[in-house]
Amino acid sequence: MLRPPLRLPQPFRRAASTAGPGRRLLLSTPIFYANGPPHIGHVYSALLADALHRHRGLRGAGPSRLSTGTDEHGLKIQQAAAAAGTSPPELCARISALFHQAFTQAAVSFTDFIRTSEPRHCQAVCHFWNALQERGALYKGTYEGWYCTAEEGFLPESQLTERVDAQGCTHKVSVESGHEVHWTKEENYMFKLSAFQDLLQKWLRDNPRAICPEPFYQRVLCWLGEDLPDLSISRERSRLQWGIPVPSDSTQTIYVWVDALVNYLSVLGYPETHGEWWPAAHHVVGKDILKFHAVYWPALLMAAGLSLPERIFVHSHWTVRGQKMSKSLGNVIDPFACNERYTVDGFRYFLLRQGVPERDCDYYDEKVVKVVNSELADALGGLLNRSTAPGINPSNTYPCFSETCFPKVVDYRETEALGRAAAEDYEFVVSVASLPLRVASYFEDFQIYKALECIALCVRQTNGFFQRHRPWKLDRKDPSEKLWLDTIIHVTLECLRVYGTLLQPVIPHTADRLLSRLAVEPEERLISNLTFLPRYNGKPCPFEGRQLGPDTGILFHRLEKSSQHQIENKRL
Ligand code: ME8
Repeated sequence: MLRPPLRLPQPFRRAASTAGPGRRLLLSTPIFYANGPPHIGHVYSALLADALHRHRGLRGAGPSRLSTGTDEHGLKIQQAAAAAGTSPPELCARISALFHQAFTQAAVSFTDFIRTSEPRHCQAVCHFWNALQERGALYKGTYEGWYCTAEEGFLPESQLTERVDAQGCTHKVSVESGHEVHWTKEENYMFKLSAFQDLLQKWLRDNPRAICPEPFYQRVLCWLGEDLPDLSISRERSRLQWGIPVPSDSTQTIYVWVDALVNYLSVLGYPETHGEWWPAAHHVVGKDILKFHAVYWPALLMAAGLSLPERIFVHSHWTVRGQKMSKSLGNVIDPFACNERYTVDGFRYFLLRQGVPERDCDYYDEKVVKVVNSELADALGGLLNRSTAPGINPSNTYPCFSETCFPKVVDYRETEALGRAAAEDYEFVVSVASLPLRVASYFEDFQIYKALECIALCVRQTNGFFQRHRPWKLDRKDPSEKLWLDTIIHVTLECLRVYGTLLQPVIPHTADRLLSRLAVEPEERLISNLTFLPRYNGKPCPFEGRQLGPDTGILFHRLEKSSQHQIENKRL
């Protein structure tokens, strides 16, 4: 008989907002299988979590951690090591180091990197298992079913199809991944998942923002409306040696998914210190592992007497020229090569600007070049270049704003132009002023691409403003022309300061160069303190009259078009 979880009420708390000073938060990426090198999909997950982490830090929202790492146990790794003629520990050490290197190179601000082969993790998993056992959530039974090693899971008939190979033999394969499944019958420990169906439904109904974006929330609700059979959570040790043995039964190995999910607790020092952080956790995951995170993980946590994570952010997949990335197609994209070709910031910008969590997105070289050149090199870099060019701004300062040229108006649509600013200038200033809040709200809803879309639009508007008033035609020697010229530059630099500040979570190196050129000090770069055009509102502007930082050249160099698809041909 399953005893009720010790602390049931907590999972049903409404997920708190990430805002609020001093509030701790764990952000996590999945931990990735150490059976092959990282590709751009893995880096994308890490970049989403990184951008959330950096944005939160800049908002001064309280201490946060970002965990990532490698998932090293299981049949998949055992078989990959055998195929590579090496041992699982050797394979895992090599691949894990590559993930560490890829995330470091991509400037992912992780604070914790966990490997499931580490003793701290193995101890946490054993403790978690014992908690499940003591609370009556496990029983031993014979399990029969189709097992997919690539997905490390048993699949129901509804998720299977048949494939005929070149020799005319028929194989059962997974509909989702296309990988072969094998009939498996063995004695296993079973987890009473079915007992949690109602509790899981209640959790989701009470926390409509727990799984985001909305279509994934609906998908999980749908799953929970169907049959939810108990889950086999161990394998016979004779079949699977590469894994953590069941604490009280050395003939069984703990199922790799239970082992892997516990990483979110072991990074926090479970079972001793996790309470300082847990359950303030936001998991970023791909859609392929949604069921594990939104059904199995919450059920396991409830069964172990722990609270549920606050939010699960789900994203879709990258395809390459419309095709799924796969080793057999030879189209797996190497993130190291991408950083070299597009620069770290260029590639970060592309993935986060073009990645839409709700749907699969397509990568190809020409698209990256087009997006990065038009938005980073031309629009943003061009704007900085134009507004700081010696011909326009010979004193190399942040010039003064003139209220006479750009007077404050209550409603620009009903006011005859008093100064030199036109109605569209007022419209664009309103749009930039509201940008920090719009961006924060998109980050909160895991719609980072929309935040970047808004910023890109404002950058275009600023270029329009600059172009419209042709400051290069104004005569600096004429005092009234000079006031207007300085005001145009002041407004433009204020816009650039806002864009540089808001872009820090996405293109940290470029944003740093931009802000340094504008002489914005490190303590002035927080999003929480971001004000825009204070002089328009009659407040002092600390930047006015300040000497600009040194000119370190072009902000972002245009990427060359390539005639061959260099990166796509570089196989992993
Ligand atoms: O599933 N596009 O690890 P994994 C975008 N170890 N993201 C992609 C992607 C693509 N084409 N391909 C993979 C596992 N990903 C388990 C996780 S967590 C406790 C255990 C990303 O190496 C995406 O985040 O197969 C996906 O969920 C994850 O990599 C799967 O990585």
